[in-house]
Amino acid sequence: MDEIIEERPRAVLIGLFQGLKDEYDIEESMIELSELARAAGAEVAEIMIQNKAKIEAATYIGSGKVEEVKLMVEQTGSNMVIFNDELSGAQIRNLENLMDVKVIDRTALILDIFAIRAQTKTAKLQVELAQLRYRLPRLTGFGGQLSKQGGGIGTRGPGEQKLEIDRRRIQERVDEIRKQVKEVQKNRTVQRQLREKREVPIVALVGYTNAGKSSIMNQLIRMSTEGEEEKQVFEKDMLFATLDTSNRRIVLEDKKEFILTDTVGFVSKLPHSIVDAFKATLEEALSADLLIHVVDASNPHHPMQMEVTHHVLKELGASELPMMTVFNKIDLVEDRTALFGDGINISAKTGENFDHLLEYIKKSVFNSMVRATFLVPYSDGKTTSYLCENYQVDRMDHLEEGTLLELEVQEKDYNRLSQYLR
Ligand SMILES: Nc1nc2c(ncn2[C@@H]2O[C@H](COP(=O)(O)OP(=O)(O)OP(=O)(O)O)[C@@H](O)[C@H]2O)c(=O)[nH]1
Ligand SMILES: [Mg+2]
Repeated sequence: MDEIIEERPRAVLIGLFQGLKDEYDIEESMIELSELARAAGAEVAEIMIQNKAKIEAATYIGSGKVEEVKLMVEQTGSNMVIFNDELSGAQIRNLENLMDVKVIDRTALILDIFAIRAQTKTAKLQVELAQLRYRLPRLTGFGGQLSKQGGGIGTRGPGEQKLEIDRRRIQERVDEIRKQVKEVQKNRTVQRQLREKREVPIVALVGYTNAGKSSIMNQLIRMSTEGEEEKQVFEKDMLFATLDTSNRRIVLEDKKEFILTDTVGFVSKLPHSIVDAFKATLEEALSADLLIHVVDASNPHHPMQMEVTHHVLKELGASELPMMTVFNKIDLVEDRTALFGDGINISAKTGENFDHLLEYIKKSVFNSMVRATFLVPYSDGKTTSYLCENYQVDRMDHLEEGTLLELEVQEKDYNRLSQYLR
């Protein structure tokens, strides 16, 4: 029987360096593009860079470079060319015709990885939304070229067959998904309001992809007195392991508790369509009382990664939230004398310095706690047990008039129980 063997995607990568106009390092950027290509299942045959101040409207790179790339594709037996920037539909079409090979851009590549990783309904919907929004203005660029080789990269995911349907139907689908995402969001908002009512602070982990956000979350879950193995989130050495925000309740020894939120990671040149599509689930993190910016201290490119994170947070309107920087993977950093700004150095792998991290979190989110001494009459046993269950009671005496409790409480309980204050 004949077996259909899909040709393994083999790609030539090309980036344009516009000199001083580019604030990022082109080599760093190309290394990252290779990692993204590998994450999408492609083999990287060659990396090419063109130094050119001005973008060529029709082909993005200059015509001489197009010839060079075409030759390189032939020489290396490649079946696709991946561009480091977002291209227009016309540019993709022109380049495919000139080089006779499938052409995709960085955005399509990232969307493709998201499509592979999406597990939950919400994540799938958001990825489809981002894909459709990317494809809509480029509809004419696809079609015939779809049959080109290249292992499906750039065309995978829930949207594949939908390329053939017309714009209007796509727009209808976009509207429909938006509605569904909004619905999910509404439920989450209700949950959030409930939490806010209980005045449980929310702490969100944000940062570059693969920095260790989920690993930190898992370490803190282990330290929680309610820590359970099944509450652990997915952590893995790959780009975009997490696409969905997840929330966990962290209860500390002194019974103080907060909600910890894990979020999707960022990457440089993160496509607008993705930022937009994921805004709905990120919004939750954006209502946090504290953002923990997780940085991979062992990655030589972490300064660039920090900048990207700041940039995306700004785009999301979250740059004003209280934020602390945490330098993770410190176990991999040889030169321990290296100082990482005024952030905290930790290792989610060894648990090093997590006591400091917790101290810091506590200091920033529980500052509304007030010291109080209550004398609760025996007739109100409910209040006594409420206080014992929810707080760490530092002193408790059974007096003739009632139970004397000395403890730190939330302001709302301080006010609510003011009649018992001593
Ligand atoms: N050596 C070392 N490895 C770590 C540390 N923290 C995380 N890792 C590893 O780094 C990889 C990525 O960790 P994740 O927690 O999945 O990273 P993330 O920030 O959630 O990544 P995304 O979900 O993709 O955005 C995993 O292989 C972890 O085991 C650390 O402190 N030290
Ligand atoms: Mg993660």
